[in-house]
Amino acid sequence: MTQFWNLLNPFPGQHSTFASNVDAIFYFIFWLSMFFFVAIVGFMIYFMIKYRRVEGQEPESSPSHNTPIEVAWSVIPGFLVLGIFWWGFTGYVDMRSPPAEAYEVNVIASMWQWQFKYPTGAISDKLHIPVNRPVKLIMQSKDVLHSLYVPSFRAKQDVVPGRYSGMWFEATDVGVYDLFCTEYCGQKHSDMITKVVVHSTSPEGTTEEVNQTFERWMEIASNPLNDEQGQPLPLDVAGKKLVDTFQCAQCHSIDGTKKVGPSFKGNYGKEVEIVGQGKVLMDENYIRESILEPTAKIHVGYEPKMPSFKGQMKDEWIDAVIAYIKSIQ
Ligand code: HEC
Ligand SMILES: [Cu+2]
Repeated sequence: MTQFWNLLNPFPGQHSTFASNVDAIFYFIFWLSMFFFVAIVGFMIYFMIKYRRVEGQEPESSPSHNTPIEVAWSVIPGFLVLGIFWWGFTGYVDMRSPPAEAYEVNVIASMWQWQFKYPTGAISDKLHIPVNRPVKLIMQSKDVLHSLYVPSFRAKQDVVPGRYSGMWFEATDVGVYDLFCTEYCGQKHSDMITKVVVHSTSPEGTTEEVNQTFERWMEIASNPLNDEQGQPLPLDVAGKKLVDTFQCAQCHSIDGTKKVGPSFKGNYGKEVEIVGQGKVLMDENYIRESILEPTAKIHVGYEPKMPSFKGQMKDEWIDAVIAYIKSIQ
């Protein structure tokens, strides 16, 4: 029996302020359509049988039209459709109007990952937000069309290259929920999945699953040199974390294979060929310069496709990345 009811309610739990209204209008339209479907098909079958041709009995002539019935079947559906429109339209306007006090997070979509940037400068690959507070996402795409979708919030919005798109929602429950890309964006589209972590804002509200308050998480995330409990990490481990957060692996492998950029493995401490500058030793200074001013020295065989991380990578973070690159030689 529960399986039957699950079929009738296949949606994930409702965990945002939008969810109940979205589901209500969905089910209203669904059951309204069901009602008319059953009624129309039912009458059709009934009339087919009632007015079937019987041997030896000539068909009676029937009226060509009936004004009261025709008015009823125009006006009643007319009002129903207007009602549905009004319900959907007000819901849509609400979803398109973020409250002024919303907490803002920048979202960068790229093939095939999500990156979230917070007002404190923290960066993460999962979306971390406070519970019971409106959150506004300011989204941009580095390449193609993506779309951000959190089923438990009933919230979804396209991320269009070349412009900002926005959305907002307010999570109502502490927990971890799925976040999908829901616009086909290439070969690994189906890997473009991450999580939304909804944090409590007070220590009493934390759960086993989400055991940090939002403030605490932010404090730790703003310092990638620390681990999840706020303890300092070994420098190379912190470097690995930074390389993950800044998504260097999109262009750099760690196993010696060539991608868009040279591998992090196998070049450190060796001389590399630089376009127009001959051989240069790849040491700490070379790595630092490559991160801050990637076009200063172009590795032969590669295109100058690396963005500068100046202003994003703090000095002590660069130290950690250097330690990491050395550790994998
Ligand atoms: C969009 C692709 C891309 C991303 C993302 C990227 N790089 Fe690069 N990187 C390149 C390319 C291409 C080169 C080679 C051309 C050049 O020297 O600028 C390069 C060169 C380098 C070099 C010099 C290596 C050598 O052997 O010459 C270092 C060090 C480096 N990148 C570090 C990083 C770090 C650290 C990050 C992340 C914070 C990063 N890169 C992110 C594309 C990228
Ligand atoms: Cu995508």
